[in-house]
Amino acid sequence: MERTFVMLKPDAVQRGVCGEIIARFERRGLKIVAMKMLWITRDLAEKHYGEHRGKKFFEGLVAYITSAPVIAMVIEGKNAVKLVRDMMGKTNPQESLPGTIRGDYSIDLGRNIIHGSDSLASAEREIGLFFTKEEIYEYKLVTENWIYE
Ligand code: IDP
Ligand code: MG
Repeated sequence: MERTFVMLKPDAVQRGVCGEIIARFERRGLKIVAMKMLWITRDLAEKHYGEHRGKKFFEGLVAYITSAPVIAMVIEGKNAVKLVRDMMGKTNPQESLPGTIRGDYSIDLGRNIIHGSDSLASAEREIGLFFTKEEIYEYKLVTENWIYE
């Protein structure tokens, strides 16, 4: 089953909406196979957002993501990468539709509350940056046969 990396950014933690956002993934039928709170270091932030190095928003992005703790997760499910991205909405909350996480919880591009991997390759890379193999659990949900045919 496909895995994706999801991070509730510092604004989600500070605003006390992590539980609500996690509940959306649970309600969808997705399985959380790893989760932890951590305070991202500058080194990890630069690795995670390496593709954006050199862009004009990079310094602000690193400052934002290292400003307070985050909640990191690995989420598993059929087509999990795309499913989570669709649930998140557009990168810029101004363009995110109501009903999406960014569309329901955020307003500004630089405070868009959640990260989700944009491809299978990114997911594998990001999961490896944040979690060891031992921190990711393989287990069966008792509801699985009611979620998948
Ligand atoms: P994504 O998070 O939807 O994958 P990316 O383009 O990968 O979007 O950008 C990573 C993050 O960088 C965004 O979620 C957002 O927090 C921030 N970001 C992207 N573009 C801008 C910008 O123009 N100004 C400020 N922050 C930005
Ligand atoms: Mg991205």
